[in-house]
Amino acid sequence: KSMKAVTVGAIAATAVMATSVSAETALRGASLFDEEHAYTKTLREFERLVTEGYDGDVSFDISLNGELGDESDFVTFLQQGVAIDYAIMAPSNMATFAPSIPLMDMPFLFRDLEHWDTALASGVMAPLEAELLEKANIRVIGYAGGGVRNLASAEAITNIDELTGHQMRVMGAPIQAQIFAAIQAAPSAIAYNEVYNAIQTGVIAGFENEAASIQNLKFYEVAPHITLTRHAITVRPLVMSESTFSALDADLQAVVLEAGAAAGAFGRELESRQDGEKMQEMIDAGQVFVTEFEGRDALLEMVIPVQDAYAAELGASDLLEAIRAK
Ligand code: MAV
Repeated sequence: KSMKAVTVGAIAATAVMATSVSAETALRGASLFDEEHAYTKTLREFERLVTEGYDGDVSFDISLNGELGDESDFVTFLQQGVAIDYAIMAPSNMATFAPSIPLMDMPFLFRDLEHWDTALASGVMAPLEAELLEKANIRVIGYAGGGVRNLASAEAITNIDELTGHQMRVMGAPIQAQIFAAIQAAPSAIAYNEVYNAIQTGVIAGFENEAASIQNLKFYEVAPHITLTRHAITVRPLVMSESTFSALDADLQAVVLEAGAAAGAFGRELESRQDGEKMQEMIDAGQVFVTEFEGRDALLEMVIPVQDAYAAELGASDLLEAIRAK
């Protein structure tokens, strides 16, 4: 008899909860960084724009400082529609679910900031977004990014001889390892949140990253030598789990898409503008020592065939040409 009472009570409680859930939509975001980083600021801008643009009740809760893991964890959560609803992601950390998505952020893809800007504004990435949605259940709602990636290492690396055999961490997508192997380095895919330790303990000699993240996570403590290979300008989709998106009411969906695009543009402007400033702050603080790489053009020649082969394998040669032609 008492069992029955409990059951009825539980059902009643569930009914009350269900009503309050549908009245307020709670969205959970995740960032690897603290409030200072451009990604977190972009997520905050998204939050602000959605709150401003939507009539109903919507709340946001962002886990900071990689509390929920790194991007390889985020992607699993997003794909399954659990724990987080939206985040900023490196395409190369989503490769497990959508093999063509890392084409977007493969090294040496963009000539310069103008090319990067034009390409992202053009909608040329649409086929890659479609694959991500279909295979990974993840929707791109905007594009952040804009930091320039360089080598960061325990010892200085200034030319191809020093780069040859250099043990470095790369992101998990196979194309990342292929490109760094093509320029003679010895890449290995290591989880981002293990990189600091791996360099500190000498498991690897360095990695590659943009100024904002090197500064935010204090990677300069173990990898103070920055080599200006300028091999990538980051493309960082602001993404939402499709399980979440499809459950939103139509008004909120429209606001989310608009806010995502605008927050992404905000993030691109912010991160690309701050990129040089952040590097300079680290130089001025004596945290990093910056050198040019002698013979960067030669690197470019080494990677083009690798990019071509990767695109061909995906049936995306035309897409690669279209991106290059922007
Ligand atoms: C930087 O922290 C960011 O670009 C982030 O999006 C990447 O996941 C990370 O580097 C990385 O190298 O994995």
